[in-house]
Amino acid sequence: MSAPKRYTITAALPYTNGPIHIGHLAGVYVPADIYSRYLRMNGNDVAFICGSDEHGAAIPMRAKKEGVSPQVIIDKYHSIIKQSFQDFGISFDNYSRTSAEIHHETASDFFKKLYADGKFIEETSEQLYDPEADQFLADRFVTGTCPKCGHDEAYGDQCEKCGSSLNATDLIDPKSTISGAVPVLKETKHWFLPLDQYEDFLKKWVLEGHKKDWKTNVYGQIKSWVDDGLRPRAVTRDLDWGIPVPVEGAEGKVLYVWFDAPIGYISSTKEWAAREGKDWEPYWKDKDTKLVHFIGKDNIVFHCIIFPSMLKAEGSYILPDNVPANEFLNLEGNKLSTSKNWAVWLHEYLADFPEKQDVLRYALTANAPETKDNDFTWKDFQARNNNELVAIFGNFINRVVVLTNKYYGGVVPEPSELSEIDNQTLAELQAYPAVISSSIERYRFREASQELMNVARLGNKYLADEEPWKLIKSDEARTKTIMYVALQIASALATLSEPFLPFTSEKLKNILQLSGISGENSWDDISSKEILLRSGHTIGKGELLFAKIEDQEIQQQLNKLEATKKANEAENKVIAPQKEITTFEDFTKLDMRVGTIVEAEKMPKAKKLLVLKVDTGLDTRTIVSGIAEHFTPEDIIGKKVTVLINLAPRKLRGVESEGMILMTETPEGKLVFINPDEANVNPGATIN
Ligand code: B3M
Ligand code: ZN
Repeated sequence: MSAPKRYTITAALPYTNGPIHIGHLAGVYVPADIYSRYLRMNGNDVAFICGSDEHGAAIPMRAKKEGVSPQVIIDKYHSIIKQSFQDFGISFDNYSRTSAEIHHETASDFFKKLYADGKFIEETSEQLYDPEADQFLADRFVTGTCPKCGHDEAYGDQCEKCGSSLNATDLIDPKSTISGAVPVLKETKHWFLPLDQYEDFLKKWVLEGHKKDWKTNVYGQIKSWVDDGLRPRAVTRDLDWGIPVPVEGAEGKVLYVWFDAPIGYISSTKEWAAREGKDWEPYWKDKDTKLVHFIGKDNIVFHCIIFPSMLKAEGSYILPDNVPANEFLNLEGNKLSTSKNWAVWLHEYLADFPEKQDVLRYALTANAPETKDNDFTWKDFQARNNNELVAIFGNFINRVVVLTNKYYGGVVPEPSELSEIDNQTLAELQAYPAVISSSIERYRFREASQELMNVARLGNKYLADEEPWKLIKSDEARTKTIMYVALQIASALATLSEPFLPFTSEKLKNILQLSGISGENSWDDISSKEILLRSGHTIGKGELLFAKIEDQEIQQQLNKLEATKKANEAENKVIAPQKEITTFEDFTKLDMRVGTIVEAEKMPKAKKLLVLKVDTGLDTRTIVSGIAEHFTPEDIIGKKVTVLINLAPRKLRGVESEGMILMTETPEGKLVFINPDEANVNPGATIN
């Protein structure tokens, strides 16, 4: 494509069945935002489009779980998601939602057009039906074994393990998630997009046309799909949540969520254009528009096969120029999961680390899962902040700003003749915009972020080599030149950091008082030997750009995850089955009493054991109890407990234990006493 006239950049529409987490950010929203900001600040016409995906079976499923209506669910998560994106600085030009009227209309019209043009196959087929719940089962309501990889928790539309897109009837050993029943097949009429008829088109367009410029992970998935042979795909569903199928004889049916959701990009663009007084059509129909979809790898088939086939069938739309899908991000070694709460949630991050948006943006970009799955760890997050943002970027800016204020009252000094080092340093600086652009334009954001950090490294090295703080005593003129050169690097950083660290860039432009200087703030100016900060310009006072993150803040986050893990384990713990029947006679053989713990101390060299003295009403006896990890002696002295007193004595670490204290466990795995606490009972009272 020759230089595009405009860009339409889409980021996957998040499902409103949960908040946004770092996996979404690293995979989709941060790279899309970097790309959009980069293009916008360099003078391009950009529509950066997103919105909430509010249809599909996952929504009523979540609603059922929470005992509310689907509308309550989508309203709740739409507003959490929208707000957290905004607070995080994701610079969407429009954030819409698929429940919006304009979307229902756009998606209906799209369907009607394909229908009228005879692009669908109408077919009565057998679909999975839950005979107990008396309803057809949407794909998401069926689980079973993936026919491709054997994963035993695949959904009816997709296997999340191997990424394969499936038809519910492909699953081995299918089960209804509503009732647990084995689904039966029942006849129902649906409309299908005959993907097999688009094979040639897809081969030519993607497999031949984009072999070189699309990411290999994306290309590979498409190729294996097409090589497998495409089959007609139903674009309607038997479900009561979604956009009604707008033709006769389709009562009780809605558009398949993956039919309507990508059209959401178009409706969101329309909404934006109407608000801005623009025409939406060129953004989707002019061949000089570059359309780019940012998505995660589980969405590849929908964006590279199904949606393009829909656009092709419609006939008047352009196709994506690229779909730079990312791999997955894991968290501390485990797969991110909304249902298991294994995530760093964006809105919680923003509450725990206010003003640290850029730190997360940077950590996620520097470690982005661009070519393979990657792991997010809090230790790495801390290291990225302390060792790079603080120690390199922040440190360089701080030195430049502090010294300029100290030596020259904040006024950019007049340089004398530049030395070879100065010229070399400036030449290196001037080369960076092209280097970073090239990485960004090839969707290598990770690499781009490292090149940005290299600009700060260049500045630090220059200062360390030239040592203006020493020279100021002996050579004022040379010091001025050094500071002048360093200030040029600082101002280049203010500009080059904008796509990656927008909050920092803003602060830095403020410190350097760059905002009033028009035309001196573009990437071109940095590379074209233009002087960015002229002598005589006055900069502002310093302000801390980044602050060190302490171990204890990281530990708090790790503790939070640890608690999640425990809670999940507890949830998964099987309830012990009932033991064999016992007789009343056998039960009465157990002599259980109320007792009071009168003394307690740790058993030396045993992590788990406490040695207790318990007043049983009959005597005060020694009982060794394995509760030392849950209680300190002070916690329990004076507590009333339930004691089994006629248990045969046994020696534990040389101490004879004459009974057993009865305990149970909370879901988090904490031991608690079975205690007759509140009751006014005395030691010795029998329990039966
Ligand atoms: N709602 C997001 C997901 O699969 C899905 C994207 C739609 S993009 C049109 O998590
Ligand atoms: Zn699979």
